[in-house]
Amino acid sequence: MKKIIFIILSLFVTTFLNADVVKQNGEKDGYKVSLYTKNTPISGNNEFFVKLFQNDSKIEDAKVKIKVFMPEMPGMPYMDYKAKAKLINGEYKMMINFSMGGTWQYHLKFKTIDKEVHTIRGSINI
Ligand SMILES: [Cu+2]
Repeated sequence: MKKIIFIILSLFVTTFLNADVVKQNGEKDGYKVSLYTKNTPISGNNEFFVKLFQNDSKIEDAKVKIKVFMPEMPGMPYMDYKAKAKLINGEYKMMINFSMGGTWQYHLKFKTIDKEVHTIRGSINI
């Protein structure tokens, strides 16, 4: 019995450690940008978070938004989803709906106080 519990616990811990959260760090125009999730992204609704830094200090007065999209494919139209972030407890938080699994491209835009718009491009696998 103890052995079985141990095996179940090991499986649980392994699964937990391998959970595929998103963590993508980039740099643009002197800003450090971190895009991440706290859970494995799924097809459907997901919370995404962004943190911005300039010279190691956190930027909390930017406007952050994202567009995720999947190009047209045989038998499938172009799909996209747009979201605006809200700053909550020092993190820009947004809800993204992926209408299906697969590779989604994104354009993450942030507008800083100087009215400059900066764009980060990348992709996320669902
Ligand atoms: Cu698709």
